Amino acid sequence: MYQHDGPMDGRPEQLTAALNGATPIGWWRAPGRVNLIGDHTDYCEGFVLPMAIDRDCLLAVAEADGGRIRVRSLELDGVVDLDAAGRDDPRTVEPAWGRFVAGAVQVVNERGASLPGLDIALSSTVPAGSGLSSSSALAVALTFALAQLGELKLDRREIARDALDAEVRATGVPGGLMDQLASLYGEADHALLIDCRSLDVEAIAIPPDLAVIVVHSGLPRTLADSEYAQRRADCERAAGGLGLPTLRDATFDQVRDDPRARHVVTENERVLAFARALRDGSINELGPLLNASHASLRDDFEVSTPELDQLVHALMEAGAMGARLTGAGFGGCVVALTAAKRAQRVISDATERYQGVTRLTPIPFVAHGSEGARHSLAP
Ligand code: NG1
Repeated sequence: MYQHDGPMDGRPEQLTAALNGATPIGWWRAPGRVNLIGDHTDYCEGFVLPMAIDRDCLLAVAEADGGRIRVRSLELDGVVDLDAAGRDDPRTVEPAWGRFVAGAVQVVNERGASLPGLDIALSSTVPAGSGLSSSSALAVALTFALAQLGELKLDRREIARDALDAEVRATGVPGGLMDQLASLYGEADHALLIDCRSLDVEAIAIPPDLAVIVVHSGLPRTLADSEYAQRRADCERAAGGLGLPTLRDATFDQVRDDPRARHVVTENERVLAFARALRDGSINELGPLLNASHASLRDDFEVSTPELDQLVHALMEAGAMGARLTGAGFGGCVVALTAAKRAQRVISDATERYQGVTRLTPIPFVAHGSEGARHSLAP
């Protein structure tokens, strides 16, 4: 799943070939996302501001006999072979990437879908393990496809919830809903302000003279799952201690002395300020908000690493307007904003500096806001 040199050409032909001559009855795609600002707020019913990116998971689906769902991937090894009625336990399916398929099959069956046998070929250009939601792109594409093929009438919010459910069944990690909503509601050249309580989504245009740079630190996200669950538990405990359902309702005064909760409350404020500045064209305000978010994730929420800090520093030294770790942290990617005309220069200066200090190989790209998940009859 690790593709960094842009969307693959020839995927439809390769996917059709992987179906062994069967004719696809439909194609589904779901993008990954980069979160511009608002991390570790979604599971506190807070605010997030992700952007669906031009990297996606693409499925070609053909009908098959025998009540089985068979899935092949162009990038991942093994064939996933499951009961279409959802009797497989997502936690034990092999190969392990098939757990997402099993989760989605189970969820739509529980919703009342009756799935035919299917042959599915898939391919993803979302870099795995980097905080760009490769697993959500996979779960959304599968849930969207299976819900439609099982004739469920679900709106996009319901698909997002079911895709999250599928992911949690597959991984056991209690994630929030940001990634799935971003993948479903994406719009070209827009970021999305999402209220994770009401699930309202507002698309906000990214000015064309602004570039969103994403750089993978070269550091895999090793601790992300266990630490993630701990951070989430910290936030739930803090809210409980204040007698609140979630930290969404906490004020700064209430959390002043609790760094974890303080991060959530201040990050929500930064997301809203960032959204306002984007809407008003107050571009100069964006960078400092990104930097403040990184500092809060590093110092209060403690999900950064020395390498991510180095990469943020290198991007700032190279002239970025602002930079921050993005996603759960503990490795993975950093996001930065620059003037579009300076993007390539910032990327080359920052990556050279970072590589010199850390000896890691960073992988940069410029991300473009893209449209959300969709179904089509032809690729
Ligand atoms: P990443 O690690 O970027 O896929 C995770 C969660 C999000 C959110 C961010 C932190 C999953 C699937 N996703 O995203 O819901 O909580 O961390 O903001 O667990």
